[in-house]
Amino acid sequence: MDIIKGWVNEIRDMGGIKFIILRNKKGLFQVTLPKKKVSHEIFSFVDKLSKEDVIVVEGSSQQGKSRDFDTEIIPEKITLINESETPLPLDPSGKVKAELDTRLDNRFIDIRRPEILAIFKVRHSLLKHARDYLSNEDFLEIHTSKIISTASEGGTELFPIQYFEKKAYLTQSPQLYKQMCMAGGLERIYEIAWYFRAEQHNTTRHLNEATAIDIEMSFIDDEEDVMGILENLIHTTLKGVKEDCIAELNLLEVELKVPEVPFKRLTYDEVVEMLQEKGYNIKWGEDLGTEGERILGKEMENQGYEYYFIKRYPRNKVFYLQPEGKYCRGFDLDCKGIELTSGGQRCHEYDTIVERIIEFGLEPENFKDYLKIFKYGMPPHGGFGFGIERWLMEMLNLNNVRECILFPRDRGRTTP
Ligand code: AMO
Repeated sequence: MDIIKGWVNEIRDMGGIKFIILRNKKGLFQVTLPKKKVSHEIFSFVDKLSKEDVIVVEGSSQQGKSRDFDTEIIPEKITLINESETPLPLDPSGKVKAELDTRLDNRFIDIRRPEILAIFKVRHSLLKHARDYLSNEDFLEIHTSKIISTASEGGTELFPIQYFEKKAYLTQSPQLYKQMCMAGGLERIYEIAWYFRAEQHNTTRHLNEATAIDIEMSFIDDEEDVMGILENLIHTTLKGVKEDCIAELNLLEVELKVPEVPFKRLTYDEVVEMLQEKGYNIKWGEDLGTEGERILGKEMENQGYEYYFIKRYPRNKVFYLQPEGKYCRGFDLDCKGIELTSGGQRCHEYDTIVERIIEFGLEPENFKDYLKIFKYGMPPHGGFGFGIERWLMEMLNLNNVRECILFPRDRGRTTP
């Protein structure tokens, strides 16, 4: 006797034969009720069912006759566990198209759709392989506080919170803690966690609450050591996802390409020159901007690269990056015109980091706890922050980062 439990996805009544398409986490199953083979009681019971009722079917499985299902089950017993109200706020079969907002308002039903569930199965596989890779490379998984007292990525993007008598903020990156762990001798660490950014942008690639894979590693020669870990992490993870998620990738109609290592490397200077040649208005020292990144992405795609590094940025990129003349040892990794990762070699000498804080118009006094870690034996180190939702969006050719997180937080959304 086989037992399957799940939701009524669809009911088809062909007169002499009825079908229930049952759906659960494993996929869709066909329950076949030929009038001549099942009891009269079961045959008429189907008429009482509605879409999205939760049922248990007991019966015998056999090779399916339909193109769409490998097996079918002929029921001996069907139990209605819980009824669903009608009409539904959203059609879980996806036949009636809904706006993203309506889908997100009813996310618990939206994720009943196999192609939406597939995104989160791929996400699971991605994180599993990323963890395995980092663990094999001797990185220690850590978790740092999400409540902070100082900005690490520029002061304008913090969510303030009232922390008893004090003002505190939600973290915008584990940056300063990652570096503290280097001072603490942990040598190689990673964190997979949330961060919060009070950015006003309401775009298809910004979230106000996002997740990232952050790493930090000590005793590096330069930022190339960090970039090596990143490109191998991507290569290994994509290979793993491709093997694990054949059905999900098929459902999402994604042909996953595993990029060869080493990835293409461009310098900031080369990128600016290329953009200027294409008529894009950018001066040396400026951010590439969304449009600049997009133009570069097109050019790289024409040259056959999905993933590419941009390195040797101007020294005004971020204060904690190691300066080198008018440049710094920071890099970005972009994929098809979208930034997925920022990273680099950090300052590790006390005097340099103090100078950098001042250079950026920040107040060393506000960084007292952070500055302390440079005084008592800080090794050379570097790392990166890798946005999970953006990576998934690019990997699966989705057009909105909100698709890649279960319950997105954006400028207008704090529910569900
Ligand atoms: P950065 O600010 O570039 O670097 O962030 C790292 C990566 O996180 C993702 N990301 C976002 N994804 C969705 N919505 C957002 N609002 C958002 N903001 C950032 C991007 C981005 O590349 N401390 C450094 C990292 C480091 O040097 O280790 C940092 O936070 O994919």
